[in-house]
Amino acid sequence: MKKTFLFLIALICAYHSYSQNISQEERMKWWRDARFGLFIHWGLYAIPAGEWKGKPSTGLGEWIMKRSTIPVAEYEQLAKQFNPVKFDAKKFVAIAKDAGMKYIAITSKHHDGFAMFKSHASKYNVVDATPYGKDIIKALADECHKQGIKICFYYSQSRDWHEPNGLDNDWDFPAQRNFQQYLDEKVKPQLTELLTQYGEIGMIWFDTPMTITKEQAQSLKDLVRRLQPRCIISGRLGGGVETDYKSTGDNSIPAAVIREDWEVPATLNNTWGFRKDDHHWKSPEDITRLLFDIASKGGNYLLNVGPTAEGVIPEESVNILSQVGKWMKINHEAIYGTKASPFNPEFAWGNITTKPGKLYLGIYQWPQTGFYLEGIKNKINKVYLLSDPSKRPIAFKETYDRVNDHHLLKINLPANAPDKVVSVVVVEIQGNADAEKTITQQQDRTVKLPGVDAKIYKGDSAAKLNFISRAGGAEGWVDPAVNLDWQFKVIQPGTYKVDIITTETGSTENPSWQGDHVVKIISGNQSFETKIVPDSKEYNQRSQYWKKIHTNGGTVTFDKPGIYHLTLAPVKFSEGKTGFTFREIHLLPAY
Ligand code: FHN
Repeated sequence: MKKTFLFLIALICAYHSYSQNISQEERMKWWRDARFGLFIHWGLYAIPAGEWKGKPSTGLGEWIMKRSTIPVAEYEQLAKQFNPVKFDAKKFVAIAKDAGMKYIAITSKHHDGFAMFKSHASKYNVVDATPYGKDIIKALADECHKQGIKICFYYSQSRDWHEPNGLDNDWDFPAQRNFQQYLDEKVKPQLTELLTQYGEIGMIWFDTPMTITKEQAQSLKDLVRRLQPRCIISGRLGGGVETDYKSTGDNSIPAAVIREDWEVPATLNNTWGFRKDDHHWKSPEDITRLLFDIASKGGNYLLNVGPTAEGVIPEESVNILSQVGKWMKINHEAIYGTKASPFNPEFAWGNITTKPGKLYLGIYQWPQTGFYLEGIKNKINKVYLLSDPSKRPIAFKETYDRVNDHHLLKINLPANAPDKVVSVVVVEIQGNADAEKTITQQQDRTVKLPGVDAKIYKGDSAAKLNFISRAGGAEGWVDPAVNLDWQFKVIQPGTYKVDIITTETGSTENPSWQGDHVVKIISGNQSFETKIVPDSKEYNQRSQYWKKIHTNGGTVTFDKPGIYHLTLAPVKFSEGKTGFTFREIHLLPAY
């Protein structure tokens, strides 16, 4: 009876959906405007909270079943203890809203296979298998609908340690498996439930595709499109099937603007699911700067909390988010509905978001002397502080250097920063932001050359290198014949230090980095080899999740102002798993 009812609902939804023709623009509108969302990793793993039989489990809290090799029969028993009596959907939604977040993505089923919703496809769910007996997903979805925040469901489509036919449990189910059967009997029915029983869903957040084939991934995409054509599909569906946006690696923020839709899922400490021993909290200052930085690079920030087994979001997370929320209350205009900076690389002082007719300069380091913005071509109408309700004009001066075809805007900022974390200066411009396209030397004489902005050469033909990667730098640079080349404008001639920046990657608790690669730097008739080794000098790490490793790569000299090229050509890669995680080169004044 119930099955027939579900089938009928699915049929009605399908009919309704087919009659709507949703464009990609329409589907993505709310997500592009939102910029900031709350990720919630919550499941049975919150009970052991990182410790199994008195021993700390390694790695992420939600990975305890795999990391401590817990048999299904034993792990399942956790369901009998799951009773989150303190769970209050209203509070969860209030925490997100108070932080200025516009969407919530909650784990409806993580890799452990346990559904946080009532499922007819598997009894292993919060309603049928726990003393709590209530549908958590429903409570949260209802509250989100009530409070006008988008509800999204994380769903682990391939990795399922509970199912003999799901992927990745080789301690209980070492034998062959029928993955298609698992998709047909669990994944598709559960996705159908999620897409038909909880109203309008913002997004299905697929994760860890593993060996899913193109056809299998396409069938999941078709299912979502058929049942809810407005529902966004996350970047991790797999099988090479195109989805609605790109997902970077966990906690991996690109070095420069990516001019397509992208999102970074990120943590507040190291773990996603609650671990009682993880106290590696980021500061609210770091998170606020990261939020601004990600928006400036055109991305969305999906920031995680891991509630306890009782259903409480850890106090530390709530405090951090509420500090970010305080900043958002004053500065949200510089985040919601904005587009990326018209310039590609980061600035030493901060970064820029834009809207038609406006630039928002997010200043992290308030200048002691004059403040300059290079290369903005628009006519400027007015400059003021976003935090100033009366928008008192700030003096500025635009100049144009005809010889170097270079625009310079000088702003006479007040002596003190209005906000010690990120002060937002609004620059009203005529029309849409129009910036000089060529990478240009800054007033402080630095030139930034991000990997994403390089021309990629393999011999004479361009090759594909992934810079939106897990590493937050180049991924898969295995061929030393692949070269990167940048063109840039030098305004102030002189000798410059070549600062080669690579990044750590791997797991947050145990990051990895590999050096000893030999690379060649070529600029005009200057050419020399250098080894990738950590520079002893301490650098400002600029509020990132991963440490950046700087290598002093020698010096280059530019005799006169003008357009120059610099090529990075690997000579030999050292052996190892992590590879050459190249991110960017900075040219810094040597004297
Ligand atoms: O394995 C998961 C992990 O547990 C967590 O859910 C993150 C969130 O992006 N995704 C996977 C690893 O990339």
